[in-house]
Amino acid sequence: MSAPMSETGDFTETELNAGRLLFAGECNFVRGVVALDGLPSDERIDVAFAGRSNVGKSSLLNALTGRKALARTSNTPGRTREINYFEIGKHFYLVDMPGYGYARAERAQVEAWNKLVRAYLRGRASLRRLFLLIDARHGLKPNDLEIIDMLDEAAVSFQVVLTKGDKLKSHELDTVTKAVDVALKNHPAAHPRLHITSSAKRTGLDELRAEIAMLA
Ligand SMILES: Nc1nc2c(ncn2[C@@H]2O[C@H](COP(=O)(O)OP(=O)(O)OP(=O)(O)O)[C@@H](O)[C@H]2O)c(=O)[nH]1
Ligand SMILES: [Mg+2]
Repeated sequence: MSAPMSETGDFTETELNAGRLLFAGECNFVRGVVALDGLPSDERIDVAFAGRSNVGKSSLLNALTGRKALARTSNTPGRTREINYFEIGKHFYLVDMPGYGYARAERAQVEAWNKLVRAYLRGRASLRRLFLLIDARHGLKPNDLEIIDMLDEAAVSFQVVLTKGDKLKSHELDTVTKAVDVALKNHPAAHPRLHITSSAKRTGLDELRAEIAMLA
């Protein structure tokens, strides 16, 4: 099996420890934002988690912080409707974004999502990194590519995290990793390192914690 790029070897023990330390501390819900004028002040760095509805954004936040129900999760797509802010450490906001691409969403809801997220991506200078979560079983879908174009255009540094890694065999993970790598080649805002996580099996979390801690 070839090593996935997110293997612990990518990070030094010092970096991994810094990540563990950051996430061992308190993490508190700040507020849910429905319009840009509701954003908290920008003295902290925003680290956002975005992706299709049901990809596992809220679950990943809970897994990273070791809290069961910090962010609300659900089998019902479209659970997270607001931009939810959490503060962690001295420097960071973790930002749980509402999911996109929910097939049964009402048109008005899709438009509201587009408006809010576009404004956020364009206007939030303190948005340091956006983790774009992709379900490892499905890979990049057309609406993921639309978001990626939006991110390129707004020059928002983003990094792909494959979620639900527990659902795939390692050779299947290799295949999807390679396909995503190829697709990201022409996207200047993409960070080249891919993470593979499972909130269910709690894998890939230390690496992602380290990645975040390094953004301070
Ligand atoms: N097997 C497995 N299931 C997961 C994993 N992460 C999340 N899920 C499941 O996927 C479903 C959706 O998870 P959420 O965390 O609510 O997804 P979300 O991206 O926040 O969804 P929205 O807020 O609706 O956009 C839930 O049933 C989770 O239990 C994982 O790592 N492995
Ligand atoms: Mg959610």
